[in-house]
Amino acid sequence: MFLRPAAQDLLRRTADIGVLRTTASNLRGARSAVVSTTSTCTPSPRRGFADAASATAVGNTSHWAHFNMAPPDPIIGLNEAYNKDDSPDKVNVGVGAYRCDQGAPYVLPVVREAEKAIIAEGMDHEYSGIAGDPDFVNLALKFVYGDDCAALREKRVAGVQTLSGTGGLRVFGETLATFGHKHIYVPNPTWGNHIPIFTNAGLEVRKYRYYDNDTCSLDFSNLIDDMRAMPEGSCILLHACAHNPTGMDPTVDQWKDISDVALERNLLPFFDSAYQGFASGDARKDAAAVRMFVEEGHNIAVVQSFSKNFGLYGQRVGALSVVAAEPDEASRVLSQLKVHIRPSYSNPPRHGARIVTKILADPEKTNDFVDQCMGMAKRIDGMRYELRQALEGLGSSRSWDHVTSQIGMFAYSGLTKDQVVALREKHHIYCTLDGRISMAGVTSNNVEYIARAIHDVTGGK
Ligand code: PLA
Repeated sequence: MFLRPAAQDLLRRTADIGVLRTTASNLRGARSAVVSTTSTCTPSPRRGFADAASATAVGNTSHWAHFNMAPPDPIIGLNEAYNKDDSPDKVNVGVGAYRCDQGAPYVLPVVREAEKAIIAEGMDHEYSGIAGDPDFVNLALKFVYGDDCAALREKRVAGVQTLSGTGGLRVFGETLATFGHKHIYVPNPTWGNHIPIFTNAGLEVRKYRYYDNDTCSLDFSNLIDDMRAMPEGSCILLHACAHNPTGMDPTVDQWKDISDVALERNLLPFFDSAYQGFASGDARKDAAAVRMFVEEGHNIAVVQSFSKNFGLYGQRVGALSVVAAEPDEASRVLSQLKVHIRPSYSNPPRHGARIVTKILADPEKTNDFVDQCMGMAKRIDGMRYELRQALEGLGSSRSWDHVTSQIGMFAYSGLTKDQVVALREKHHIYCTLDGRISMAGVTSNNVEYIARAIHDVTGGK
């Protein structure tokens, strides 16, 4: 069969990313998709766009012929590969999305109640302001900084509603770049998407040491050394709790040391708070590091995601806030955040923010939320113990202690890339290539299967 160069390129790229492609039938699917798409193009010579024109072979007439196939996203792309897999044994432990013990998506009962109340009120669907719903923003800030936060009381925190955590990270990254920051430091390892988010925002992404693969623990002294070597004024991204992917957080004393060095170097601590409630199980306690830094006098920035703790993944609920020195400075910062939001997506969506507002505005509902979030964290914790026990029960000579010492949604298993690929190809278990297993997808039904598969691909060593 004759394929145009672009189609051949697509097939080659599809083959290159074979780790996400488990069967030859996917490739056949890609081939027919390519042929059917390109064969519907009507040839018409283009003018102008010299680069694009020269990038396409003679006879190629589509505007898109020079588009090569991008690789699938290393995390979200796993869902696509999982959905295509028709094995009855398949297990999705890729994306950090909570599942109940029956393996189904979970809607918190308190979220359902709030939704019913919102529908009953027959609210309109007018635009939000650029900064989102002010009630939501106020409650979101109290949720992370605490009701008794002096900076909130003194009205020196600028806050906006964002397109979940991802949107907040991007808006803040762009704002930093506009105001003279050339780089940002992120932990090594970190959530994979941090790197393209900040790169696309115009920042050079630099890494600081965070995790020791040999001891499966925090690489604290190197973390501190790397902080000391950061140029003054640098922005340092910190995971507020339940570090993704390692599940290893600093202790309270270590946070204090991090805060001290950040003050010494005049660093800008920027907290990504995507798992408030998944570390200790108590959403209020999980904000301890953020609150400590504010008390210590840092002018921090915080991005909050309500995807995991409130289970509002697709509703895109988030907030970005900046602690300023005084109220006027906070107003100026707020105005600049809005300048970045407006041409980006204009203003944020309303429904999810209304749900969070209904819950956080009502102390009883807030307590229900805390309990239900705790329930999710406890189920995950239980699965950590079951997975570790099952692995040990199979006679593995490797230590699996880290599966239970880590916290949050993920187990940073220590599996190699080859072992992850073998898990996928042989056992239809989907986790990220760095060996991160979403414990939120482990259930009483699949834990033994997962343990046996891990035992198999590691050879019990
Ligand atoms: N920050 C961290 C540390 C995250 O892990 C995630 C999500 C986000 C921000 C963004 O979440 P949001 O935009 O939905 O608010 N990480 C997930 C999903 C759960 C993803 O990759 O998008 C993950 O599986 O790592």
